[in-house]
Amino acid sequence: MSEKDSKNTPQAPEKLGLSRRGFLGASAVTGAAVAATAFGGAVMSRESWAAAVKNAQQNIHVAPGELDDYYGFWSGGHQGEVRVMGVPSMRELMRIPVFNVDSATGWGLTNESRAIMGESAKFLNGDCHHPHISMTDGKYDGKYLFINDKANTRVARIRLDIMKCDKMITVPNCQAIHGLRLQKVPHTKYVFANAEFVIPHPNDGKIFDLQDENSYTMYNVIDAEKMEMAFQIIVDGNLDNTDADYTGRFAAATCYNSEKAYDLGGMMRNERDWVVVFDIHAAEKAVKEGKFITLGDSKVPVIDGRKKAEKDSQFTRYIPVPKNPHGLNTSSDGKYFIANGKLSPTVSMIEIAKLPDLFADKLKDPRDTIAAEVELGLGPLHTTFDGRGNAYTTLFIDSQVVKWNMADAVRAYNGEKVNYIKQKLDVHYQPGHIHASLCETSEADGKWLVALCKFGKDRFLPTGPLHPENDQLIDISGDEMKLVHDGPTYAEPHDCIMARRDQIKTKKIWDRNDPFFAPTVEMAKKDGINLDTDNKVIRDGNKVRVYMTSMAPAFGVQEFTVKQGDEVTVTITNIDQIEDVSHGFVMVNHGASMEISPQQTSSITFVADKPGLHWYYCSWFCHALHMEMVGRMMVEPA
Ligand code: CUK
Ligand code: CUA
Ligand code: CA
Repeated sequence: MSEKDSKNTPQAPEKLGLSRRGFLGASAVTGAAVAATAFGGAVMSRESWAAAVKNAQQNIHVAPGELDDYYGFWSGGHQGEVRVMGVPSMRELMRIPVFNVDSATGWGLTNESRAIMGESAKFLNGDCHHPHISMTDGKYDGKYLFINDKANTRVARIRLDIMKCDKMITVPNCQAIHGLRLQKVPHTKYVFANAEFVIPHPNDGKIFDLQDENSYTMYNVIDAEKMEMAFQIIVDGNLDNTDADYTGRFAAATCYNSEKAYDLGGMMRNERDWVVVFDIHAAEKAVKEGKFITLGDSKVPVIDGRKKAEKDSQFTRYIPVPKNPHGLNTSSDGKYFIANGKLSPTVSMIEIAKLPDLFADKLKDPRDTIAAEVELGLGPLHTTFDGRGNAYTTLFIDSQVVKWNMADAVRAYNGEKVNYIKQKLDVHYQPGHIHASLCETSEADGKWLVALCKFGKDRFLPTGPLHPENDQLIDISGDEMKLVHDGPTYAEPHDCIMARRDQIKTKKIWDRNDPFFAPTVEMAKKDGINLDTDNKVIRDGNKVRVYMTSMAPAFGVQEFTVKQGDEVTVTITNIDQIEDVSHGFVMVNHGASMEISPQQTSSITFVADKPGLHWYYCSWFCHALHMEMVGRMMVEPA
């Protein structure tokens, strides 16, 4: 048996427990003890375990030239991009720059991308966490993927037919969009986005007290098609993660800072924080009836869902749950909102069928909606589902994934003697999000599970003080979870999502009428340019617009002359019709770089501030004579 296999065996906890102990200190000792006892029921012989792992590893082998069964979309965390993976091979297929700058494609540099980023194009950083695919009737429709930017309070949309970001908005009146989920039913009309941090309103430097009644945060509801704010709901406490139900009426969000504290001690003071449940239909009605305010310059309707207003407003309810809850996950059978306890070893199962009574004030206590508080292990963060009644929860402190049965957990909570824990599997190390194939839909298929581990530690060749993270692939198709693959990733995939490959339909080449570059087409039209054929230089004061085609291996314009200080816009249309023949454009020493894929138009603007001869070249390998695909800009001194 190889060294690698031995790390995958459940008999290894003594060994792993040691390193965890060294690693996390005293609190982990209790974690390791819980882990060790939990293994009692699930021990296989080393030999049969190794055979099972080998068998599972054959399942993930995707031979050269063969295609994966699933598309995976991984958030790039504070790196700012979205990564497209093939599952189960875990091969990285593509990167989609979103809240970052990318010199290969020119994202953040081209006029098209900067127009999409709008005002926020001035930011060069982002921090994305939660990628989610649009749905119709609770199933992925493959149209869009939405993702949050915690760093600069933005939400972006990616069109999955071209796998490019096509819309981005900055959420007003808020700081730090964290949790993000989509309405599942009847279709993704709304994107739900949690603003995490409590801020004063107005935030003009006059109030700094978080306990002030004008200090609050909001639940944001965004029109998914228009990518405009629909409305905002003021809440008590703060907001962490969110999810929506399978009726289209309810959404829920966790709050870890019900204390409205500004420091660690303060945020951990209460034994229970809460889950806020939103009645989206009632909120829509309040907005329609004009029962809203606006804040500052913003025109977005703001409705008050705080506790003191809840009996009137009828669109929020607060359900106390232990302690600093983190992930909020709707079970794929539509029955439960599951809040993951983080500082409590439990998850709380909120029964969605009881929510209409909660809103109708027919329950004595909001806690009457709790179907079970399920004890799982230390540091539960996120939960996912296999569509067979089982849930899988990450235990951050224990470095484990725990598989448990939801119906059994409810029975045990009601006093029956049933063992609801089916298996605990060591993962490496400290998992955050967890995601099973199709688990956010009613079609959860229970094939693959990905645990996104925050620490890679000793699992890979060392890369200096900064280590890769470890996205581990687990086969959940059988009765037992089997760890089959370690996937090193660059900082920091908080979350991922997997869809069947038939659910995503991509274009082979660009459509000449694509709205992605419509503003550039409009500009060319005003200049009397036919982008498909014309190679022309247009002077407009000190602005120079250079229009050219590209076809392997030549640019339509091989030289042009400008004056020092001119603002130059180069617009290139790739008239190649052949799939996969992308060109690039780089103006040497001018910070200008972009991609032009077949039938795409791209443009970039820079200042010709240095006199002399300046070469430009094609940066995407397109032809045997790719190196020769060059041109010159002649800059005459001012
Ligand atoms: S959060 Cu990162 S582990 Cu931003 Cu979804 Cu839970
Ligand atoms: Cu065109 Cu390389
Ligand atoms: Ca708290």
